[in-house]
Parts: sequence; structure tokens; C-alpha cells
Amino acid sequence: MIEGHKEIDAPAGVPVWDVDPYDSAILAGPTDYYAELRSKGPFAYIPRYSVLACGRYDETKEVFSDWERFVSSRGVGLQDFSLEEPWRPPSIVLEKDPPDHTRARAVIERALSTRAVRQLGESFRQDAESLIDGLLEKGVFEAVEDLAETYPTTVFPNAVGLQEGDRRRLVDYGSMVFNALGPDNEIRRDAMARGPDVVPWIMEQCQRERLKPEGFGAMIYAAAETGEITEEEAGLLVRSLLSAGVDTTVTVLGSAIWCLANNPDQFERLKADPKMALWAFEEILRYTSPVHSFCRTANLDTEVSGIKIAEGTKILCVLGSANLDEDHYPKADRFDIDRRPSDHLALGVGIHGCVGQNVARAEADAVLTAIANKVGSIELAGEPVWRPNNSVHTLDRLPVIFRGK
Ligand code: OVM
Repeated sequence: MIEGHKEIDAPAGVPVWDVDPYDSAILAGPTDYYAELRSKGPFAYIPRYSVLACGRYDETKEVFSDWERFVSSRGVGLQDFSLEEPWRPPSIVLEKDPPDHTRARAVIERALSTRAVRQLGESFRQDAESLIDGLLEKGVFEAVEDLAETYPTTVFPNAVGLQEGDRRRLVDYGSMVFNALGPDNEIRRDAMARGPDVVPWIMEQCQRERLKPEGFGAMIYAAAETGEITEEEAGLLVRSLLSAGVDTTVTVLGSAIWCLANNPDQFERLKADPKMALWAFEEILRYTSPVHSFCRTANLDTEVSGIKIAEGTKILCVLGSANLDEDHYPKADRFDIDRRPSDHLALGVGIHGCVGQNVARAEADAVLTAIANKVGSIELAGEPVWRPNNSVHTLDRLPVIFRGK
């Protein structure tokens, strides 16, 4: 065993690569690691964790889409749940395969449907406008804390129907969930140390009595009324909302500002046509890949691109690398909102593709549209600092200046 999964040999034809993908320097600046991974071929064997890493577009998409061969029920991090008990009861949507997955997915999908999300649009827009107005008054601000963390932790708890939206605990729980998918390193241990304070609070917010009668949470509990899922499963699905809905959107909003500050020509393009906000968002997703990697586990002996993969193999799917694959995206290293990359892998693909993407798009659309309409220029006011995280590529600090139009 290694990091909670079966130790495997390098398959024939796969280069051995002595790298630590979870090294803080790589997590903070992964571009060279991504490029080297792609140059090695469809897969590289990483002895330190005994995993096959995959970072070209085609193979990453193949592994990620094929839930029958590459399962999620054995965990989407390094740990194999068939061999080791995870730190929390598994998610009934992320960490399950059909047929279990199908029932839970249907319920959460309905709660986060286009129709349910459309009703939130107006309040999302108002909150975005007043946030941007406030930041324009400040001029210089810290974009991670004052924008990226503030916006989702304002609108999302409300949309779920939480009584209180303790921003720190929501962000800290997300950090636990995403760091837990990596190895038992210092980053993971630091995040997990918040558990005693954060986990009981999160579980408390998931209870039916705690949730307002309107919101995603209440819609999920309505499915427990009809017997489609149990009350306990409803609580776990609300937990999924709180696990996946905060860190991800916080990350992408920070990265959005980083992209626009570094590419003033693209910001001009967006200002000239604010209707490009959603396409800008897709390019931000492709270019920055908020979730940089998730694993799958081979559930049988199989083969991908001529490489034999043994049952029990953990495959580290490096989404951040696949999204920068030159063979799929010409000039992949250029941020270009006119690219319209509707097939990027940042939200996953297939039956496990991001179920919250309507909500994420509504949040991003509101914020990017408000910025396009109100802000004249975005400038860095200091060096951006990235925060190492075992699955999320996220900023720690981003000092910027907004000037009005
Ligand atoms: C969950 C969940 C879903 C997607 C991502 C995620 C690792 C968690 O269902 O808890 O973060």
C-alpha cells in the first residue's frame, strides 16, 4: 500500500517520472510540470505515489468519461476506499458509481436546474453590482479576500437556504474536502486540523430544520418527502453542496481577476461587449483549471492508447494539463476570450460532470458583467501569490486596483 492504495509497477511502455505533483512549488506554479507531463506520452508512472498520471487532452477525457472502467466509488483522490476508510462518509454523488450514483445525481441535478438557478439571477446581479461599487470606492483592494471569497460566501449560503453563512468555516471546509484528495502531506494535515471546529458546524447546517423553506437545500429535502431518497441521503447531498460549491467558485473568481489584470486587451474586449462574460468565464476555466486534478481507479485490467493498466491502479487525471494541450487548443498558453472553448475539462465530463455549473455560471456572469459595465481598468497592485492545494489551483493573495470608467 502507498497513500492508501495498491502499489503497482510501471506498465510496459510508460516512462517513470521522479516528480512530486504535490510539491508546494509545483502546486503554486504548475505550468512547466503540465508541459513536461504531456511531453512524456499518454501516461507517466510516478513512483513516489505509485500512480499513473495523465495530462494529454484525449486520454484525460477518455479516463474521465468512462465510469465503468475508471470508477469513482473507490475515491477520487489517492486513497482507495475499497482498501481504506475515508475521513468522512463518502459523498453519495461524487464518490459513487451507477446505479447508486444515478438516483442521488437526479435529485441534486433537479435542485440545481436551469430553472431553479434562473430565479436567483436578479439577486445575484444586485449583489455583484453593490460589491463592485464598493470595490471601486476602495480603489486598491485584496481580490481574494474582498471579492473572490466575499461574493460566493454571500450569495451561495443564501441560495442553499442556510441560516447563517459563516464565511471562514465554509472556506475551511472546502479546503479540507479538496486537500483530503491528495497525499498525507503538510498541506492536507494543516487543512484537516480545522476539522474539530468546522465539521460539526457544517453537518449541523445540513439538517432539515436548519434550512430555510426556500432554496436548494429545501428542494433536496423535498425528494426525501416523496421517498426518492432517505432523509439521511438528503443531508449528505446538502453536504455535497457545501463541499463543492464554495472553494471552486472562490477560486475561479480570483483567477478571473488575475486573467483580466494580466490581459488588458482581453478586458477591453469584454468591456466592449459585456455579453461575452460567459465565454470569458469558459476561457478562464480552461486557462486556469480551478480543479487541477482528480483521480479515478481502474476497476479491472484494461488498456488506454495501447498502455496496459492493471486493476486497482490510481490514475491522476491532470485536468489543468489537459486544458493546456496544444494538440487540442492551438496557442493554448494564450488567454483569449474569443476562443469559446466549450469542450474544456475544467468542469469534468460525463456522468460526473459538475452538477453545480449552472450556479457557477450565474455567479460568474453576474460578477463579470458588473465588472465589464462599471470598471475602467484592472491593474495588479503587487505580486499575486498562489496557495498550494492538493486539488485546487487557487490564489492566496491578489492585490489589485480598480479604476472607474
Ligand atoms: C461532494 C463533492 C462533489 C464535487 C466535488 C467535491 C472534492 C465534493 O459531493 O462532496 O470536492
